[in-house]
Amino acid sequence: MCKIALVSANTYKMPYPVYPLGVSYLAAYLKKNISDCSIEIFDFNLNSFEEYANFLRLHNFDIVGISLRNIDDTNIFAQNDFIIHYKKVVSATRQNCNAHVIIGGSGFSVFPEQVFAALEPDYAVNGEGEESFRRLILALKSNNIKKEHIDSLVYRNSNGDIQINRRKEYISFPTLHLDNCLAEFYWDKSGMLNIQTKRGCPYKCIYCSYPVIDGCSVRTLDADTVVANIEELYHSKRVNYLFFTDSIFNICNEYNRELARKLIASNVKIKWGAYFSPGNLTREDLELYQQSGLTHIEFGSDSFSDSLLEKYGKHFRFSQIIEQSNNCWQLGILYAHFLILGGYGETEATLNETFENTKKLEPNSTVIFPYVGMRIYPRTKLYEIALGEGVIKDDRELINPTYYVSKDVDIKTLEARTVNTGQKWIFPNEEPSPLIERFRAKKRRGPLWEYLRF
Ligand code: B12
Repeated sequence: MCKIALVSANTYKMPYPVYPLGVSYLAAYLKKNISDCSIEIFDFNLNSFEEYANFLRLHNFDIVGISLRNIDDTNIFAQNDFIIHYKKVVSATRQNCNAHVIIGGSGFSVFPEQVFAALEPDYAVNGEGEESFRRLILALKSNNIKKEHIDSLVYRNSNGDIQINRRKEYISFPTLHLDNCLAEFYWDKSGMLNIQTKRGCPYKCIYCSYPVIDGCSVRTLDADTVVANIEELYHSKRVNYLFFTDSIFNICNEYNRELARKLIASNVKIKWGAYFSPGNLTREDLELYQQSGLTHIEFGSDSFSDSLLEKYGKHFRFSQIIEQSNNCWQLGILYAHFLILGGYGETEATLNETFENTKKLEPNSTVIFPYVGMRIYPRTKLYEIALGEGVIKDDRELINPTYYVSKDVDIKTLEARTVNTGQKWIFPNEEPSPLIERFRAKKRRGPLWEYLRF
């Protein structure tokens, strides 16, 4: 019998606590594919360090897998960084049991070398976790570990250097089963649960780490299994609002149509939201998705200036942003735009264009969330640019929040300039709205930013 603990180390609760989905995918896959193993889950959003110590001492685990979702808050004004907390989690693990300590997660996979060096686990997995973690567990269990043979394994080699194995393949059938107790907590606190429909992102936005985490080849998850998971959530836990956590939902549109049709046929009445791109989308598709429950869209628009969209490496232009905004408005689908102000190539002229173009959207129709500056991630084009311009020296310090801010704009004046644009802008430094808190307390479901529009 192999005793495994899966630990979600995340304690960040903005914009709401997020169900640790990666942990659930891992738990379901390991249960299905390792005979004779037991799995316990621990979540730092629900429990304290004292409870963690008791949990470890009680179970005498062979393996503790720690999931690191966020490294920082990507908020240039606050710059919260979570590495100190993760160090405490690893050291509490070492103090209270003799298990092998393995780390992974999306945050870890953005900075695998840097986080490995900061936390010194025994091993780690870069990116998709299921199969690599399974192989690692079996190797550790049989005391016969051939490190080079495990895809995406991260470890110190015989010279003491950090080694990251290449990934040769991805799994075909991820399995999911949400943990009952966690699902209840997050459904209550967040008004939403989450599920994936695909992995990977084919786009090449200059700053983005999504292809680094999930790969650029897109793998759709079996539509019947996704619908079966949703039916289970709906019937056994009465969960009827979901966020599809795909990097971008509207890629592989054939698949999306199939999924939407199956959702409609399934008779579960769920509402759902997702990240969308304003490109590669038709009104007919939006209508179909709406019939299947689509209620809100978070558009990764980035800018309302065409020349800047080109610099950011985006595959769509403002005409598509306005077209999809109008479609959503007419169909009654709630939508928000996420922008990056002051990133690579931003000038006073492109900023003015963004503020002027905002006025072309239907008044009071949307909420705009501007990030300020671009968080610099290793293995991206922005990283090369920042290195070339001398903004950074190398990638070692990047786990400390590091931003690229265009020298041609003054970020202090941004907020004031949004005042007469006809839409509600919410900057990252704004306090959480009491309005949202009130609606959450009344158990309203969904992201709830729609209440901030007026
Ligand atoms: C969807 C999403 C959101 C949604 C979540 C909605 C919801 N209801 O779920 C929203 C918009 C709310 C959101 C918010 C935030 N997000 Co976000 N989000 C994502 C996104 C796109 C997907 C995350 C996800 O669910 N993946 C699906 C699950 C199944 O995959 P996974 O968790 O990665 O797990 C797999 C592997 O990592 C691995 N694994 C996981 N754990 C472990 C453990 C072990 C031991 C092993 C071996 C393997 C392993 O195996 C799993 C299965 O294959 C990622 C980017 C990405 N493409 O990953 C960013 C991402 C996680 N977010 C990020 C950030 C920063 C945030 C915010 C802090 C931003 C903000 N300022 O608001 C908040 C924090 C929210 C919170 N309370 O924690 C960053 C984290 C990196 C960083 N800089 O720290 C990411 C990576 C994006 C980026 N910029 O690169 N986010």
